[in-house]
Amino acid sequence: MNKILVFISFALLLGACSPTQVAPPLPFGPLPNKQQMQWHNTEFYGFVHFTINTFTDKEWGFGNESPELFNPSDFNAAQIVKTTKDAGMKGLILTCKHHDGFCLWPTKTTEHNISKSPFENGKGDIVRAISDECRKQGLKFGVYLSPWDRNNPAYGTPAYIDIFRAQLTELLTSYGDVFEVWFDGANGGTGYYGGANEKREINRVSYYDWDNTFALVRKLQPNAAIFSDIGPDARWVGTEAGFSGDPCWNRYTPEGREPGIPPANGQTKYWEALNGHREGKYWMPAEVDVSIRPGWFYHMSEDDKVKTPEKLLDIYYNSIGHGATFLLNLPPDRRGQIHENDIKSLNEFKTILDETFSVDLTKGAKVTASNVRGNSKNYQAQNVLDDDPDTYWASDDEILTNELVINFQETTSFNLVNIQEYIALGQRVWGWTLDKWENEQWVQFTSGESIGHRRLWRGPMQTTSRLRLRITQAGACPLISKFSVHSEPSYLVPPTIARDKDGNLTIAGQKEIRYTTDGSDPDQKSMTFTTPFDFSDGGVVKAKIFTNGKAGTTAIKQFNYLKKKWKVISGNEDSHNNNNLFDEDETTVWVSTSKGKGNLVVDMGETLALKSFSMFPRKDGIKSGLITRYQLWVANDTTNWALIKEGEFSNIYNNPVEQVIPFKETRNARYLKFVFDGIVNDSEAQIAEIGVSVEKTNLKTTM
Ligand code: FUL
Repeated sequence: MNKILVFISFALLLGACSPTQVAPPLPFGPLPNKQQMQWHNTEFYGFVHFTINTFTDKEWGFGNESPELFNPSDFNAAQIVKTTKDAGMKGLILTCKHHDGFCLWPTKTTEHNISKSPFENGKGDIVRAISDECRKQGLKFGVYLSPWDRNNPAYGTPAYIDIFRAQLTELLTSYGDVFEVWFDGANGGTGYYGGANEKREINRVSYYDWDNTFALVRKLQPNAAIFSDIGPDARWVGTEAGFSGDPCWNRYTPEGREPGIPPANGQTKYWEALNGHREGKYWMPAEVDVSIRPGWFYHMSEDDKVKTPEKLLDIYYNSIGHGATFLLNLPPDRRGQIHENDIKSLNEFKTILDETFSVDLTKGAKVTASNVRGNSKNYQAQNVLDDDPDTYWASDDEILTNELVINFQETTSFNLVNIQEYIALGQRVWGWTLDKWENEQWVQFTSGESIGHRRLWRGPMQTTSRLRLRITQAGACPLISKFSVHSEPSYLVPPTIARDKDGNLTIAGQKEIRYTTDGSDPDQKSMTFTTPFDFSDGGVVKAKIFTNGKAGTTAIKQFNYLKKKWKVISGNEDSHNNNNLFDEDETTVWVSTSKGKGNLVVDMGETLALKSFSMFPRKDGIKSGLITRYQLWVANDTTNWALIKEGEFSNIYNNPVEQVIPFKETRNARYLKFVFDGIVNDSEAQIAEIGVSVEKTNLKTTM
């Protein structure tokens, strides 16, 4: 009997050491949970910003807007969801309640909701319509619920937290499965608050008691990933401009912005989220949120400012391509549908993406590796070519640097490489290179640090018979689950449209360039660009390349009225500084003479028929001095001023894009007074450029 036992034990021991029984690699560092794994795999999904703001032309409502204003004329949930799906997105997050507090579903928690609107005679429910349609079309559904509520009288007191959680409970129990819950970091400030019309600051660390809110989400939607500045599942990348850092680590340790104050939603060193931390405490990967237009809500004035297909591709490669996810906002218009300009750009973007990824050039290639874990088939190099996300190439535990060679069947040209780590066991790779075989030797053509869920290299075309991935640094033996090689089709790069200080407009690009100035899309019959022409009055220019029977995508640029004659007559005596306002260069900045409230008076040198005023904030990441509240006055002399508008530049802190103040009706004036009474950090006000758009007919009456 004993002999038999000894024999069995010996046989078992042998089996454990045999090449097919190699122990799997051990996890390394913090690991993604199941909510994060499903979120990583969702990769590309849509944001839908829709509420009363769509009808008031605002980015943030104050909270005093009448629910009667919410009345889409031809709401079409199927069209919104289909547009999202057709663009290749796998989910959609809806702003169920934005900062103004209006609820898009008939909530029991407040009267400020859709049942008090004329939409479908008060019987409508946008959350129901969108979530049902998502299920029907096979998209995941996600919820944005603004913690800040500028309408609710209880905001700032503990009672509001109960209301907020009741709203969350309604959303997470009545509309099916939710894949992500989005908590905005913009919190507290001025608002209507049931008529109080005051400023309510909250303690970002303690007020919301986030831990218990997160626990509620876990209880009601156990698969949902939770997003905020402090995760816990996904982190804000720190900018709304549409990119993540390189490297972009999945690990991150949020830190409080103010010394001694712990991190909280809206209170982190958000700029560190761009890269994350290689050895951060938590698995808290980045989500890149960006709008297809400058603003998050629909504004007709932005119909010609939709991001081009090329810009969308850049964002794709700078988000998903860095291992982050890409949350692209598509704001419905006043009909309640995605505008055709947005659809056009999305279609062209998707066509290029499909063409790029439809062919994997590694097909038929042989793969070899410098080391395979225990020489086991389970961890062989060939695993990187299959489409099974659970198989991967691994090395022995002590091997932290290694290489993988793709031997193509024939000489191959490519400009895109896709590398994926098996992240279920942690983010392990800390450095890598790509080398090609050229003139009988290896030549490195790129390198990087992080890989993570997906790393996309996109660059100049490479031609070779062998391609090598070298892992040059790792925290633990590297695990690579996918390696594929692609070729992005060459497409006609849209031309560049520019105007010089004298008003001469130039369009540069491949021949032949056709353009319009009446807002229509250029076709083969439109004017051909040959020599610069005067475009001092401003307006929109659209240009497109036509070559060998092929048409490129449209370049669109809007110009304000030329500022050649403009002068600052009060606000700052430094003429060099003043020139920064008018030099058509958004990188030079005007700074006011004193801190806090102030104004800028400008003589435009002639009377103009004004349609709108624009203020361009500085975009280099410096927030101090950004103007958040303003008044705009105009005059024909310097004493009789007429107020055009006062208000706030709502989301300027996070999204410092051109702020347009449209005039209700065209106004003849020669002088502008721009008063600023809300400035970030109460410091000196800072402006990159100002400008006006003018009525073309009856443009000016010389004084
Ligand atoms: C920001 C908000 O203030 C914007 O309005 C928008 O919702 C964006 C996604 O987040 O912080």
